[in-house]
Parts: sequence; C-alpha cells; structure tokens
Amino acid sequence: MKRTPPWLALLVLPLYSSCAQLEVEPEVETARPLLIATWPFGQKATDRALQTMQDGGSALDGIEQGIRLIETLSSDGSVGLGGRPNAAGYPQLDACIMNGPDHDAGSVAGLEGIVHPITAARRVMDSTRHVMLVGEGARWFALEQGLETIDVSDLPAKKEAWVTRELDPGAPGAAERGHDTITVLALDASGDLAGGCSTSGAGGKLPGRVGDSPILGAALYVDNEVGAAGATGLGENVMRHCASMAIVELMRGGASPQEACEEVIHRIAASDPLGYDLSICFIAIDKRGRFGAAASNQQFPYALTQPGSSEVLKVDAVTPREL
Ligand code: SD4
Repeated sequence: MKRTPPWLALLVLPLYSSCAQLEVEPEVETARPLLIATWPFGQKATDRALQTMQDGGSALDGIEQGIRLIETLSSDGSVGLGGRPNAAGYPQLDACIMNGPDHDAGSVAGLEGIVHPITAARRVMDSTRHVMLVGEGARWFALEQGLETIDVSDLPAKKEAWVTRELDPGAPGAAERGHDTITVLALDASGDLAGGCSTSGAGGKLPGRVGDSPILGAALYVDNEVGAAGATGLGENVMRHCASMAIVELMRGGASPQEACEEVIHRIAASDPLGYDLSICFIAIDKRGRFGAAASNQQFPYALTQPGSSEVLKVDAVTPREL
C-alpha cells in the first residue's frame, strides 16, 4: 500500500478540519443576554433582567429581579399578592426558579402573604437542602428568611366582593378571566441558562390547589446543555404532560425551540379529550440563541429582549393537526 506523503497531509488536514467545522451547527447571531418572557407585561421583566445582567448580575439574578418587578407591580391581576384569590378569598402564590450551570432549583407553592415568592423559591434553592416548600411551611421559611410580608388578616373580607365579581359565570368577560403567569428564560453571554416562573395561579382555584407554575419540568425546565422552556396557561393541562421538560428533550433531539413548542402542543392535543381547547402557551430558547413560542388555541403575545432591542412579539394559535 502506498504511504501518503507527509506534505500531502499538511495540505489536506486544514481542508478536512474546515469541512468538519462546517458540520457543527453554527451559532445563531443573537445578541446576548437573550431573554424571553410570557405576555406583554413580561417585557418589564425582561428589561429589568437585562439591566441586572448588564450591571454584573448572573442570569439567575436577572430572572429573580425581573420577576420581582412583576410581583411588585401585580398590575395584571395575576402575579403576586395583587393576583387572583382562590375560592376562599386568598391569593395563594406559586413560584420556581432553576439555574442551568449546576442544575439547581427552588420552588414554593400555596404561599400566602409573601410579596416575592420568586425570592422565596431562590432562598429554598440557595439556603436549604430541599427543592420545594409548600403552604404554611413555605410561609414560615419565607418569614424566617426576613422576606417582605403583608398582613393577610383582612383578606377574607375581600372574598365576598371577589366571588361576586369574578366567579359569577354570567359576569361580562368571565370566560376570559382566570389565569396569567410570568415565566422568564435567560441565556447569558457565556451560554449559561436560567429560568423562573411566578403566579397567583388560576383564579377561584380550590384552596391548596397547586398548578404547574412551581413544578419543575411542567411550567419550567432548564438544561444547560440544551435549552430552557416555560409555560403559562391552564396548569392542569401542562403538568399532566411534563410539558417544559418535553420541549427541552425535543430540542435535545434536534428540534428548534419553535418546532419543540409546537410539537408538544400537538402531542398534548392528540391525547387530551379537550383536543386543542387546552389554553396553554409555551416559550423556549436554546443554547444556540434560537427562540420560539406556541399557543394551543389563542394568539399568544410574549416579550423578547436582548441588548439593543426589546419587543413584544405575537404567535398565532398552532394550526391543528388532524387528530
Ligand atoms: C396555573 N399556570 O396556576 C397557572 C396559571 C397561568 O396563565 O399560567 N395562567 O394554572
């Protein structure tokens, strides 16, 4: 057998290695940090998150500060203590946070009277050996941590007015009311991911009902090797399908964030008696800086922010597949 002359290898190797590089998926030209959030009010969160990160904070800091702002404003009537109360007249809050680099997470559910559930979730992650605290225990922990609280003793008095206003199925716009949630995902300049989610949950829920928002893998999942996904909408239709984890796993298999979000809606619709009438929406970003969003049966506005641009984009409901 003829031996390849060494000078030929010198010529061919650089050619070979540049071909090999071509097979690697190219980086997407998005400025970083890249932030995506549910709903138009999410833009306030992504803007605050970007600012936090540009001031030297981590992606996790950005997520926490962005969501804290929405919890403070509580202006959409669904996040934080200004959110919709449960059937007993209390806002019971759910939140979780997840950090890509160490795959760590914290979560609180059914939390009453604490102004910043997202910070409570982060403290669970940072200061305990646990991942999730619920109800009285979560409140006790948040108070121990010195987190801001309000006096909840007058809340039952608000119940009657709220029930009349919100739970009357005949009230104008009643069908449209009931849920909204802030979920934010971040990709930082070095390619690390983080995410967070906070909500008062579905309005009029039974006391003690926990939705998808504090459940890792349901309304939020971050895998630092692949990407991150999050949800808003009717939690029962998200958590039964581990939707955010399913989106991330589809991205791991090669789907773009857009394809993965849409595919999970089709999958859920295919197995659910509701079909596409699910009231669920997803957002996702991948490690390469691509993003996507999808909704089951409504137009879904979401916020996208990166250095130099911050906008609210809209995606129409997915086109149903033949079931
Ligand atoms: C829940 N997923 O508690 C939340 C509500 C929500 O848009 O996201 N509404 O089910």
